[in-house]
Amino acid sequence: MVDFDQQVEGEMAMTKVAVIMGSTSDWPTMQLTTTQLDQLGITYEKRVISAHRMPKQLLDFAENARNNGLSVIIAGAGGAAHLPGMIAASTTLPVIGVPIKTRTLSGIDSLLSIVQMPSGVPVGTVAIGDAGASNAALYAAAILAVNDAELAERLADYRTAQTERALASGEALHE
Ligand code: RP5
Repeated sequence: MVDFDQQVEGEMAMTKVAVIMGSTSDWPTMQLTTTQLDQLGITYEKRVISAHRMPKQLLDFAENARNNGLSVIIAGAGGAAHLPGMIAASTTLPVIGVPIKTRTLSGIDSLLSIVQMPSGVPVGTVAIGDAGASNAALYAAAILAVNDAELAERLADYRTAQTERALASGEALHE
């Protein structure tokens, strides 16, 4: 059983990223976000907050996010995915939206709900599903790395390792 209100490592003041999802059913996807954050040594808190089922909790979280020491919020939701947009409407922190792949419309519904924000309230939107979940963590890392030289170095190392893996797999094809 996953403890969704558990903070991972460190004190509250050290936790810069919140990973929010609309339902526990989003966890198999959003787990890729937390795995990537773990790999980069970024502390985070993770919580289920449904925009539709828990609107009061949503506002409470978003309105207090900056004062609680957060710098970036990653929010994953599926279907009529209002969670990232409603969080973005209630804080000026950067919000990254992850469209969850749905059974009915393959996540196109989630993508359009998240990406088509009206002018004035941006949500940085990543790809549907697994790639987006992982990229959300990398994007959050890039934002934090603007003021964190050590994290910038870890991010550069990640890219170098990725390039080396791609080169090696290409070479293997020629053998
Ligand atoms: C959204 O509704 C959640 O983000 C989830 O992707 C979707 C379905 O939620 P469940 O009915 O599985 O709880 O709010």
